[in-house]
Parts: sequence; C-alpha cells; structure tokens
Amino acid sequence: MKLSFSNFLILSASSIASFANAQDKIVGGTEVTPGRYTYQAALVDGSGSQFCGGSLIGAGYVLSAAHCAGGVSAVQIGRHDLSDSSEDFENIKVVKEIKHPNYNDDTLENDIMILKLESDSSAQPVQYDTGSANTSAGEDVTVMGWGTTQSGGSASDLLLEVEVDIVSNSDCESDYGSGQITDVMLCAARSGKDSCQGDSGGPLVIVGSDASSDVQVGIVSWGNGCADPSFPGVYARVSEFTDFIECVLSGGTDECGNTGLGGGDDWWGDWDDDNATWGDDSWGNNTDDWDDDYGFGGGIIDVIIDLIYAIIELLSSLSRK
Ligand code: 4AZ
Repeated sequence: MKLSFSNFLILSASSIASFANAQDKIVGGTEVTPGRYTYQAALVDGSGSQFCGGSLIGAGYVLSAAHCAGGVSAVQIGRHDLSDSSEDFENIKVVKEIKHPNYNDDTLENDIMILKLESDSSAQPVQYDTGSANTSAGEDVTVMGWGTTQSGGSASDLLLEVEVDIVSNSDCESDYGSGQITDVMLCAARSGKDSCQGDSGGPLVIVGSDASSDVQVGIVSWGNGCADPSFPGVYARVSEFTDFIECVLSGGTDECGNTGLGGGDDWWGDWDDDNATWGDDSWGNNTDDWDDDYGFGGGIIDVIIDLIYAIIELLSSLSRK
C-alpha cells in the first residue's frame, strides 16, 4: 500500500518492534480450504505476479482497493497455491480500472476500485454489504490473501485466512490519532492476527455457511505495520459505497461516485446530472469520448475543460455560502 511519510516512519519503527513476536501466517492465520472462497481474486501485473487481492462482485467485475490501481493486468479467480501453475483457474484480462473519483492517496479515504473484466467469470461472486450487515465492535470477520505473514516479511504462496474482531471507529481513531479514521473506513484487529502487505484490495467478510452467503464488509486498505497491538488493520467500509458499486455494475464508469465536479447536490451538479453527457461522461474525464476520438485525448483540451468545471464548481460553492 501507499504510506504517507509520517506513516512510513511509524511503520519502520513498528516493524522493528513486531519482528520480535513474528507470527507465521497471513499474520497469525491458517490455510484456506481450497475452493471455499470462490470469489477471491489475485490481481496480477504484466508479468503475472500477484501484488494485491480482490473479490468478484458480479460476473464481469472485481472489487479491490484504489491504491492497487496502476498496473492491474489481469485477475486470477480460483487460485489457491500461487506456486502451482497447473492449478485450474480463470485468468481474465482487465479492460478498465475504475477508481473511486474521490480516492485520496494521502489519507486513503475512498480506497475502493472496481476492475472491469474482458469476459465474465463463472465463479460464485460475493454479496457486498449495503448497510444491513452487523459491523458492531466485537463482531467476528475474516480476511484472506496471499500477503506477507509479518510486517516486512515474505508473502505466502498459499491462500491464508484469519479471523479478526471489528473495532469501533472511535477506538480505532484513538489508536491512530484524531481525523485519521473516517466514516468510510472500518477497523478490525485481534491479538497476533491481521492482514498485511499484499493482502490489499482483498475482502473482509462476515462468513456464512458457504461462499454465496458470505457478506463482504471491508476491503483491505492500510495500517501501521501488521498485527501491531497498538494499531488495528484499516479497511474501506463497503456499505458506504453502495451507490458507487451499483453505478459501476450497471455499466457506469468515470461518473460513478463523483460527489465533486458534476456530481453533488448543488445547482451545477443537478444541472450537470440532468445533462448527463456533460462533465461526467463525454467531456473532460474519459478516455473514449469525442475529444479523444478527435485526437485531443488526455491532452490540453481535457485539462482546460476540467479547469472550466473547477471554476464553475468553485463559483457554485461560493454562491451557496
Ligand atoms: C499493506 O501495506 C497493508 N495491517 C495492508 C494491510 C495492513 C497493513 C498494511 C493492515 O498493504
């Protein structure tokens, strides 16, 4: 994951400290029963190396963390032992990384992304929490991945899982410091157990009787070290992103989740939403629109249009004051 410089300093110190009580799995976990988590996805780069996790939420869509964006080449669904190339799994090319438009890579707010796949997976997807799951402090939740088995340690070839307890946002904020844990995050911890580097983007679920009854409540996002008793693991809180997820699953892309330019409930946002080909879709942001078709793609025209939108949005917000 990405770390701010101050987090990096804390992480460096805490990884030295946690070295002393290193655990041996995900951190403190166990090997998954192969095939249990049908929806678990390995995100791989151009050379086929796994670097993040994800979860199948619809036949053609994988949910992951925005901080995993940039080089997702394909997803592999149905994997268990990454060192076993003879495994029977789906390798599906990614055609678009749809990051939440308000993802902030300093604060890691809105650390959510959906990958659009070139073709459908036939695996059982996971249900995602739209607000009815119980995410009270103390609830048991499970996280899985091929990430490192200790902070700064080496990754696991085998898919590992670990059960942790939900920690309230207020307790988590007292651990991390004021303002660091917002409503769009969810924390979880248990002594000696945690997600870690390389698990990012993977699902945190309330386990049901089988894959079809599991409910995903979190996405592995960040933390200071791993299984450090002073710092819970931090996850994107899935129920806060129902609109974003449903917009993407119904075919949307760059306009989804946009509460800023061309999104919000100010007069400009409303007008722009009504005129849906402006601002969000056809102009400025996209890679396959008229301006790109006419050869200006991603260039100065986009910048100028975005600037005009920014000015309009600013004037609009001033007029609301
Ligand atoms: C990471 O670096 C990371 N303990 C993921 C999860 C956690 C810490 C770090 C949570 O991707």
